[in-house]
Amino acid sequence: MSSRRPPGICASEITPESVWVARRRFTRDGILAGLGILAGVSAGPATAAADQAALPTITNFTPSDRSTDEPQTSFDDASTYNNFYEFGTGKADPAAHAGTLVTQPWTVAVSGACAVPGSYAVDDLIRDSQLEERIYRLRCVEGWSMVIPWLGVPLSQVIARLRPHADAAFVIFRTLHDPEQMPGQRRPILEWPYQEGLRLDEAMHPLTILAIGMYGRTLPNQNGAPIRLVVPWKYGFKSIKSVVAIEFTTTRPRTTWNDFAPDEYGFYANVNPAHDHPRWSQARERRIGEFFRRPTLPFNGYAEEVAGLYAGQDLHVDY
Ligand SMILES: Nc1nc2c(c(=O)[nH]1)N[C@H]1C(S)=C(S)[C@@H](COP(=O)(O)O)O[C@H]1N2
Ligand SMILES: [Mo]
Repeated sequence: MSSRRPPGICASEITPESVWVARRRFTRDGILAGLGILAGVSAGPATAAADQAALPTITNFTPSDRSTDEPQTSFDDASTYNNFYEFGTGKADPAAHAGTLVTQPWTVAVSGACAVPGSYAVDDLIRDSQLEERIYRLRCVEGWSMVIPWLGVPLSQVIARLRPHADAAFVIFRTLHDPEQMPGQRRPILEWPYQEGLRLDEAMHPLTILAIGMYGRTLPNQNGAPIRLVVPWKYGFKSIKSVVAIEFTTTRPRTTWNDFAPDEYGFYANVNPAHDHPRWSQARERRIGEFFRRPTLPFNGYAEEVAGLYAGQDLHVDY
């Protein structure tokens, strides 16, 4: 795949994954209106300029020493070059189309193996948790990366208040399913709603956060407003956006990309330069805004903190 990729140098580079996804659907489900699906990945309208100043600021957060001091990706790049298939498969689609998402009021349904299931407003869900700025690398499985200053709370603190049962071993997250607000869901590109999951020890790891903002302000819709997961040592697709449901389970849940192509997208999806995607190498990445590609680091550079979670696992099996 990398040999077929044009030598793009910037955020506007062609994105093989999204085009390929549509093709795959086209061949796999030939019964679907193929032209309609392919139309869904053609160039969309020009990206609306992201208006950072229009977003409410977030105050009373603490800077976290769990941040990288690498240069940050610009807000413009981070808010206009996105993956959010609910608004289209093109990188510019989410910024252009996510304005239809209504993020207030917003509730998160908590269910499954925990002591206090229920419907929580975002404020209630994160109540009493420490709001922090975490400047994290985000590495997309497609081969690009960014550095984003998130504002969020440790997921561990939220989970602690929900008190999972002793036999809860996994936690599931689901995105809103509403084709009226999320026009990309009118096509069966993925199985909606988007669903992700973590092993409970991964969810409880101090690096894992629920983000409600970035760059000092609330999240733009295209970045997963009003609340999204951020797991910095895993490929970006694990960091599910616009979460409406959290469920505790005893068994490993299905996850969207793993369902779609299990040989390509594992449940774990830990960033691993030694484990190639079947169609391209994962050894290098392009930091958005930079010219030269750089080596990808094991666990996206967070190995010291998280490698212990996978002691005894073969990371080529549990990719
Ligand atoms: N609901 C939902 N969450 C999602 C996605 C998506 O399509 N739908 N894309 C994922 C992928 S592939 C990546 S790389 C990150 C991108 O996050 P960002 O746009 O905020 O940088 O979001 C992830 N979360
Ligand atoms: Mo991604």
